[in-house]
Amino acid sequence: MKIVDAKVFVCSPGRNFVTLKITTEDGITGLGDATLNGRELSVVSYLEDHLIPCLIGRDARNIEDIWQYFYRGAYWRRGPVTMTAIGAIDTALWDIKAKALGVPLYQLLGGASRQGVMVYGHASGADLDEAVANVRDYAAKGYRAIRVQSGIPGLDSTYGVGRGKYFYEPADRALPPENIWSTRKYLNFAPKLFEAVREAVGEDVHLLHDVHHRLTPIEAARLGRDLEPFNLFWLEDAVQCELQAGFEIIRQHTTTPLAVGEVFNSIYDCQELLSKQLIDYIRMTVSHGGGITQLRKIAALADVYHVRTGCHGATDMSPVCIAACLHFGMWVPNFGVQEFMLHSEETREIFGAQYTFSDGYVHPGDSPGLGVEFDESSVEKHPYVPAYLPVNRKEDGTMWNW
Ligand code: GCO
Ligand code: MG
Repeated sequence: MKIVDAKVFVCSPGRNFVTLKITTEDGITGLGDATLNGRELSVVSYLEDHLIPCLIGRDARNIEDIWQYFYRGAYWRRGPVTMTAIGAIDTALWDIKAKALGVPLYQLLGGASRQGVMVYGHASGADLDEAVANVRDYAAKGYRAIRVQSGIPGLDSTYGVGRGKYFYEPADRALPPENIWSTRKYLNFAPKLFEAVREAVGEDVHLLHDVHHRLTPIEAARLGRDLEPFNLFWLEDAVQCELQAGFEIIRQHTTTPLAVGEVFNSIYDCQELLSKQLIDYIRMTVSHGGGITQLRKIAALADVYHVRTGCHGATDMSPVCIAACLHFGMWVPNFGVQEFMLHSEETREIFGAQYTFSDGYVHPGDSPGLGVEFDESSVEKHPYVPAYLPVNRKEDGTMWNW
């Protein structure tokens, strides 16, 4: 089953997506998501200039060998650009194999371990009252798990607060917008937010929160402790995560479960966090985590240490990645939760994904492969638009983590 063609499509139906399509000599096609928010064209070049010329002519059935060929064979390993490109090829090859066998991908991975994949939606508000109202709204829609973010009194803009009710798209300008941050204002406000949310929706709904890398370990320890009465499902990216040993400090002080990993791309990025039991959920996703081939190894390692999955699934992952995560989530034994946001209607039309939401769970559908049909003809109508994520400064102007 020789690979005869591989094409990269960049399209921007409201935001940029990079999509890889691989075709075999039998005419079977597979899709991979190669979108890296704000750095899209570097992955396009990595694929077109370096990987695709070495991919043509290989046997599409040998997924593991092709993964090893590109990972070990490059000499230069790891990094988001490299691993997103490898992840896109890997996902497309799993799509092809499942289509060739006539089964949905989750069947190939090991079959269904559950009836559907529990997802969490994003409720946010410009202030506490609006955030609480949106949490109620998500609960009424049937979500069993809800991420809560809110504007912070005294700060003009904050991570996680969308303009519309269901969309959050921070990468929207040709030059990075600048946000201002105050740890003091945030730490004083966050417990009040969750107190109000718990009061509004009760104990049954899982509540999640994303700190987006902004605290130091001891500050994160304080926040985790202050939030304990509100019983969070997870506290995400409480600190920047390069220093894995830093999590030991957080762990010593709080029982609030910790989630980390959306910016990781290698198993070695989380090896210490897993093996020392410093986190509870691993957030690596299919597209940035080197594809299904690497993610299943990471999940197996995580399982040994009681860590569950919680794949990143914001709208900068295309429906191709989301579909791959959902198939993965149907199967993976140590599943935790899947992030789930609505893509724009235009995006949904272009990608024609078959997954469906019902009662807080999403099912990937039973079409062979990933269950995504990409409409190439619409690409020209939506050319690439440069768009960058914001940067963050403290109130005195010092650069900080966004
Ligand atoms: C999340 C993430 C996103 C990221 C975005 C960056 O938890 O969904 O933190 O909001 O900021 O995906 O590209
Ligand atoms: Mg996050």
